[in-house]
Amino acid sequence: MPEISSSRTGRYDAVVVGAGFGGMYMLHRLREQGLSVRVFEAGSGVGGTWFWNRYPGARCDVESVDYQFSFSEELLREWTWTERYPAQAELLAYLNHVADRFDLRRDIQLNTRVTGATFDEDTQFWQVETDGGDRISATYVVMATGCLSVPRTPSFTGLQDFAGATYHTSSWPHEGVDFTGKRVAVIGTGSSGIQSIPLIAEQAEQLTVFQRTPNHSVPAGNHALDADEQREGVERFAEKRRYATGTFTGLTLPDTGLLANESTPEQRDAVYEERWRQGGLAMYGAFADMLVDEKANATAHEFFSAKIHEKVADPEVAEKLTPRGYPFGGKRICVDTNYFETFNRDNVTLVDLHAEPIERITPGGIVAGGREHAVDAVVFATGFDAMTGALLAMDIRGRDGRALQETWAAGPRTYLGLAVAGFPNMFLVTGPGSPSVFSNMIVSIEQHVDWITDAIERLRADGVRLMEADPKAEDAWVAHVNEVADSTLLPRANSWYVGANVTGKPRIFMPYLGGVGPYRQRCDEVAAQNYDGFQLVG
Ligand code: NA7
Repeated sequence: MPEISSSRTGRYDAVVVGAGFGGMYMLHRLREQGLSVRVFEAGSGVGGTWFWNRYPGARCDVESVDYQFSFSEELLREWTWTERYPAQAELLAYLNHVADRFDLRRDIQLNTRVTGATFDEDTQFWQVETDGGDRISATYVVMATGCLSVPRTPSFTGLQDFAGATYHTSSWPHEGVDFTGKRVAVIGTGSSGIQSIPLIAEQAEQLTVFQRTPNHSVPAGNHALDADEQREGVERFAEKRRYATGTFTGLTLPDTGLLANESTPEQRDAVYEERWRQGGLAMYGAFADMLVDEKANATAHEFFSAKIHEKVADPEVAEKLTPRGYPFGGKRICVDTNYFETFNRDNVTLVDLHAEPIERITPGGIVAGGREHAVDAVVFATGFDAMTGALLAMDIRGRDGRALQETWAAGPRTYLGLAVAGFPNMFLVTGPGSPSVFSNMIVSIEQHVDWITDAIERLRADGVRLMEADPKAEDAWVAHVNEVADSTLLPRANSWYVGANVTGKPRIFMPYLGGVGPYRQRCDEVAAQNYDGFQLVG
């Protein structure tokens, strides 16, 4: 067992960056293997995404029964979910319970941001540095830094002169915000905007929503779980999770397997209606050709357009809220409670930024299309530097001192989304090139963490010092990821999947669209073939 030190300097078998779902499970698994592990977490608590995103209405768009760990039967049985879709506070409570239940906290250093990690060719250790002055060396480094963890606030002219309060949905004050009697602006209508807008509208005196791109959103149909549902959630969990690991998205709702193009308009409507009634992400499984064929995709658009016009009283507002000009599914569909209905309220105004772009922010409001909207507070629901943001925020250097920032200058390149050529013994949890955000994250996180744990166990058993992606295998994987993405309509949207929301970010479709089931199979085959595509140096 290597020397263990509790702070500042020392040598560990593994450093894990991040203490969300991924980092905590990684710690648990590696510790089970007898490794010494240090986890660094920038937040003042564990929970990752669910620690930071505390805005009103913050809720997971995957059902609670599916969005939980599967590795412990005891954990499953002792935790009770109260709602169909878990609210942020409940998820954070669950993750804190996990931290206590598995005694994880003693190896997690909070309030500490990793600033850099350098592979030392001579010693073959990683040197990890933090903003707290820690200098730790480790054999393995695992980046469990999250896919949506670096918030983006656009640089609007005049923002620094705004006299009121500003908030970002992903770094919401822990004590909450009271908007009573206030005129509030929300900029952004992705998932965070769509979830928070109905609740802010109920509290604020006036709410002005600044929308650049309308989104597809399906009612959640959220409700409190009754005792039978809770019992069934536990009893059927193993069977459902087994099923989920083989599906396209890692979710449990079966795909219909039907083709929109081969269905009559009546059959299509019936399927869409049924999926709409089921609520949430079930919509993705409506038709197999929806995400790959323009004509089929257009039928989903038509369905949403009709629903929005049904819900929103003013046809002009309904039209502005209707997504156009990009494929359905090209931006992650949202799951809401009363979103479209909120625009029927007298105290809510919608500003369509395509017709009236934001010109500047003044001390008292926002000027868009030549009109000033007076506001006391601005909420930025403007999203994240997704998937690569957190990795590239650190100065990660592999062989020959080569920086990851340089290696990925033209976009992220990985082997299986798990490893990067030139960066030995560094592993990514749900990295670009894996299903990640296009899947049930918990299913994908557990698969990655288990795969990484098995790999490390094997390296140690065989006395192999370094594991490194082969550049040729990486090239082939990148080509495959791109080919699969290009066989769908998804890359056509200006989404965060392709980095379009960050100026200057290379346009690459980052999640792997081959499906959670086939992807897992591929990873298992690679492992079974003595880590095919990896160089193992003894
Ligand atoms: P998203 O989905 O990236 O949404 C961000 C929103 O902010 C989106 O509507 C953007 O419009 C808008 N935005 C971004 N920059 C600007 C500027 N400069 N001006 C006006 N509007 C802007 O982030 P969320 O936090 O809502 O959700 C992220 C994920 O978390 C979500 O997909 C779920 O998986 C959970 P755009 O579409 O870029 O035109």
